[in-house]
Amino acid sequence: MTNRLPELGYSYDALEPYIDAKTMEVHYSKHHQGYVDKLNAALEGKKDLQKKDVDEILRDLNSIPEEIKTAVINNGGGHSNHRFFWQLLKKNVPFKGEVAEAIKEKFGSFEMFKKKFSEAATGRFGSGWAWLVLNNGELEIISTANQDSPLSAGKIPLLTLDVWEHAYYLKYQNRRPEYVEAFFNVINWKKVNENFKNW
Ligand code: MN3
Repeated sequence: MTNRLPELGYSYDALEPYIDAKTMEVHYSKHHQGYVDKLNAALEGKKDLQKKDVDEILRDLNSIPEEIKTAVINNGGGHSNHRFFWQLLKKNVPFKGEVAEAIKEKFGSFEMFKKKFSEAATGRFGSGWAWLVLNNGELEIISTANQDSPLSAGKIPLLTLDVWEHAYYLKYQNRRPEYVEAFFNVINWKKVNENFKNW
């Protein structure tokens, strides 16, 4: 199948003032589209891989021919990570559900979880992502570099935050911690809970 930009499902200004409309427009229609286009270019002529969803490819990096491996990790990861990220953004969704209980159990409190996730997001040097994942059934906070996907390490993503500068620079410039703080106002906990229950 040809990979396509998924529907965003909400307007560019839906996350204002925490994530601004201009950033959303450029991030979705330019950056994400770019990953999709470059992934499709890399997979040209690779019929076996074209049949698979990008997540399936990323779960088995050994299935990727050497000559396109880096391109698929970067652009396939870029497509998969953004596709996942967009669905996790919604304003004013309460922190509740089974995942909320599991987070409190694992990290002690919502505040402790927020602190650790924020540290992963602000501490990631250069470009990358912060994640809440399931690792062998256990909640874990990690960060990955560039567009690396936790799927490639056998982990199940539940929540993520893009900390590439393109995700926040227009509004926050170099103030990544302010962007990370703002992110906690737009986490779609209902979706995170679905990810937790359906893994
Ligand atoms: Mn991005």
